[in-house]
Amino acid sequence: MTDTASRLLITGAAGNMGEMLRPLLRKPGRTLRLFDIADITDTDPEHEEFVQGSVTDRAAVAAAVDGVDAVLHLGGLSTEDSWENILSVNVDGTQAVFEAAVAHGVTRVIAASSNHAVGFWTHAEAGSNPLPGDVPPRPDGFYGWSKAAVEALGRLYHDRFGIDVVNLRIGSSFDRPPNYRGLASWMSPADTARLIEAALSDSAKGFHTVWGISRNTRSWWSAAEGAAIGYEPQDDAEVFADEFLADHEWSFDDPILQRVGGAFCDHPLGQRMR
Ligand code: 15L
Repeated sequence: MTDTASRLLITGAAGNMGEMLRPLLRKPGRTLRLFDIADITDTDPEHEEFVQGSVTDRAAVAAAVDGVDAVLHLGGLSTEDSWENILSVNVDGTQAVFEAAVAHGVTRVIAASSNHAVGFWTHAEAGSNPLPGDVPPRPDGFYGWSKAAVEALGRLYHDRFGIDVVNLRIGSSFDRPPNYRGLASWMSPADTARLIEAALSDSAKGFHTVWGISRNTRSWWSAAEGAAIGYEPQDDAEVFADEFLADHEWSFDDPILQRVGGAFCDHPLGQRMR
């Protein structure tokens, strides 16, 4: 795969995914520019630089984007929150990133979307086929709605300005599955890094929307769109099955497993999750 990013900006670099990915995305000849409102004190001076700021500060975003080849946009609220916060951080914040990309001639943006952009799709609707990576939005809350808006902003900036955009509909990207639903939705740290490398490669030119999951035995979300950009996941949440299924039966009658978004579909709209 040809790498298009020798200078890669990671917004939200101090968050869960940013922290997990930094060591996996560092490589010779690449500088990671880390952007976050929170302080990052453990930068690797050979491979990383830190710019402190918020995605809600347009000047700070523009300065962070200036001089990079690609943006991995992880910054934003990562679960349900108030409408005002969601609009300001996730929607305005993402639009600021795309505007800055246009202004500074950055040609590739990888946007962290989420399974919650399409959380109300069900296993029953998928039927015997895996659910496509680019199935139309059916958000399961304001957070999921903002991720659908992020995806649509990507489409707009691709069509208007030709920016290469990859929307990642991330399942559960953590060290290990966070719960039994994760047996289907997990994406391991190593696979998350593989997906991002694929999204930076020449095979991902254009506009793509793909699931962000590992090759889980229990997944019912399509691997085809990821494969089309060169993503070859290696890990399988099945290694955690015994542990999680000790106190849970695996059944698609369970609404947590039946709907893409699981429990997010029942969480009160606009109520902060943390
Ligand atoms: C997400 O979008 C969240 O950011 C993450 O915290 C998890 O809840 C994940 O979805 C999931 O669905 O497991």
